[in-house]
Amino acid sequence: MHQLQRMRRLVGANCLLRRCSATWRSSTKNASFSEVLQLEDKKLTGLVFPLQGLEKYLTPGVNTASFRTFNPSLDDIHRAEALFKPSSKHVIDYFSSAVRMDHAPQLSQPEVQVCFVGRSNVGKSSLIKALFSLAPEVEVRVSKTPVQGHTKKMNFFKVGKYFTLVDMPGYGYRAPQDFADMVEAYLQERRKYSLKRTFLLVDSLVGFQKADHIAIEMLKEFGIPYAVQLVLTKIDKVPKGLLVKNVLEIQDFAEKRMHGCFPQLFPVRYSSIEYSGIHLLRCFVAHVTGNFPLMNS
Ligand SMILES: Nc1nc2c(ncn2[C@@H]2O[C@H](COP(=O)(O)OP(=O)(O)O)[C@@H](O)[C@H]2O)c(=O)[nH]1
Ligand SMILES: [Mg+2]
Repeated sequence: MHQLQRMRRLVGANCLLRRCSATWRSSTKNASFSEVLQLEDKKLTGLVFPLQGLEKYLTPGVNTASFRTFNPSLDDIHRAEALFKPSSKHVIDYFSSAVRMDHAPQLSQPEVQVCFVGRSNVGKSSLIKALFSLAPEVEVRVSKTPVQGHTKKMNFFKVGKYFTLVDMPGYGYRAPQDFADMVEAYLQERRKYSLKRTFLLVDSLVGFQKADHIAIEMLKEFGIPYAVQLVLTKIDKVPKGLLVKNVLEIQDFAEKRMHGCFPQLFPVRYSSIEYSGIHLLRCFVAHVTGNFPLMNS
């Protein structure tokens, strides 16, 4: 854990300064990486690299190489966070909404986008809210109760001049039409030039459902799977044994049936109390949008 100690020393002075500044602090514990770096090693690993935190629950001999395919250093993660901190020169904000593709913002120039898709209620908006927690003035609508999650529009958020993040309406039994009208139409059009990555969210308790398989088939049909990233949500709700089983099954499926899909799963937990996996995902988004070459990994 030399890297950890080095990082702590590097950011120590910075942290003191930042504690005094309230401009981008979030009320959620450990939302900012300088807070995370104050944690003891075991807690830090579990929170920043949730997959690696699960390794102790695996039977010996299980190959965990794909747990570390994207393995940035703590320094990289810390630096990448800058993209998610607003300032007068770097504005992060809600941009517009659309219910049909012809209402979606038109691109005047090649513009980088990433989108978040998944069943209604899987946690898309919550995840985006967590990614933007250092910019708390950005309004991201999240369902108040676990059964109401249903974004009926495509919502576009601008991250300065760097990229646009799109919260897609949920698909599944409550919204079959949204899928055809928006998710499918969006992916078909934007894949051609601006869409850098599609984050497909899967609920860690239930794993892939029928609607997810339909979405995956569509992604294959459009030739998108090479740019798909699987994210496993609500990991706080699942006993560790079941979580490990689901993680291995989903990664196995991705490897065998979604050729070209990035092999590492990103488990996340978002609650108003604490995050897991969010800092790593911020770094991944910064990286895949072409805004952040990894230096120290
Ligand atoms: N326990 C827990 N609940 C979550 C998590 N992420 C989302 N939720 C809850 O799941 C519900 C649906 O979330 P939402 O983000 O609106 O889902 P969406 O329909 O996919 O956008 C809300 O009540 C969230 O509070 C998580 O990581 N853990
Ligand atoms: Mg939503």
